[in-house]
Amino acid sequence: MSGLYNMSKADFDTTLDLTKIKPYGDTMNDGKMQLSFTLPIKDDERGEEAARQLCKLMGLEDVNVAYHHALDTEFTFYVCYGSCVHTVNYTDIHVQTVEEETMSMDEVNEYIKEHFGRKIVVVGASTGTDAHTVGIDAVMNRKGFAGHYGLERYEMIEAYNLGSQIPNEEFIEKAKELHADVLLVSQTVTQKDVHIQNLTNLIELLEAEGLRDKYIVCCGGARITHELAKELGYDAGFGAGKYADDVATFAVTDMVKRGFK
Ligand code: B12
Repeated sequence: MSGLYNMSKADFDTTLDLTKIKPYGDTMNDGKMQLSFTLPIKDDERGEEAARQLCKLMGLEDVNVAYHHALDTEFTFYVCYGSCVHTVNYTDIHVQTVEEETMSMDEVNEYIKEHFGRKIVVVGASTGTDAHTVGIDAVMNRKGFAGHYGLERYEMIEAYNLGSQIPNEEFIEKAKELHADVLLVSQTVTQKDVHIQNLTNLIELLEAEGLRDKYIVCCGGARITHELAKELGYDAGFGAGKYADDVATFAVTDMVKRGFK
């Protein structure tokens, strides 16, 4: 029988303090976490020590380099374990999120019929140099993603997925041509803040043409938060774990709030 089955409840340290949370490995407050990264050095003992020292500098104690593997002669991948010495005050954390309770596809369709009596037009794309299509497809494609149907399947939504690497100027032209109500932008690559520049540029172009208030403008991607989206002048932002129903709910309820007809 494994050790875990022999333990009684008293063997666990249950001193959870939400003002000082740290990672959980197998005992409360043990701080155990795993880090993986690549260093531009060869795979030998000196490299392992470099990985260990880096982890210590990041606040890990009892560092164990559990795995290391040469990617080529001058790059090595490491997986390290250690105990994090830092804590955060969870009770002090407040984040900006989309507040609406997500409606189902049928509820969204009914809501649109009731409030607009017409189909609403959604135009989406991965813009700028971004070639990642899976995120925007997940939201828009008929078959959807992770059990959530995409916007193309919504009876009361006319959805246009322009694909990837769409320049902002072209995106806006298409939005005008299609009489869009909602614009959806997907940004996956965030290296050197390219997403910030590109997302900001779209809003600036819309403002310059006096079009910003004509559309509900949402963005999404793995590193996009609602807070960041608001900061950049978007109406909402959606990251991992968000789907077509979340953005559809937000868009249609915001259209009502803002008096779209
Ligand atoms: C597949 C992939 C590719 C494919 C893309 C193929 C395609 N047709 O899409 C290819 C090989 C082309 C590629 C290329 C590159 N990639 Co790439 N790629 C990935 C990978 C493995 C998966 C991304 C993905 O499909 N996720 C699945 C989807 C469903 O998730 P998602 O995009 O987050 O979408 C969800 C939410 O975010 C949200 N969402 C997304 N968009 C939107 C939009 C709206 C409006 C809403 C409401 C919601 C929403 O809804 C979705 C469902 O929940 C990731 C690593 C990873 N595992 O994440 C790297 C990754 C994204 N790529 C990366 C990089 C660096 C690149 C390259 C720059 C590599 C290079 N040096 O050439 C190039 C860039 C090319 C370019 N010009 O854009 C990095 C990005 C790092 C960063 N911080 O920027 C990652 C994270 C890999 C890594 N760890 O380094 N890539």
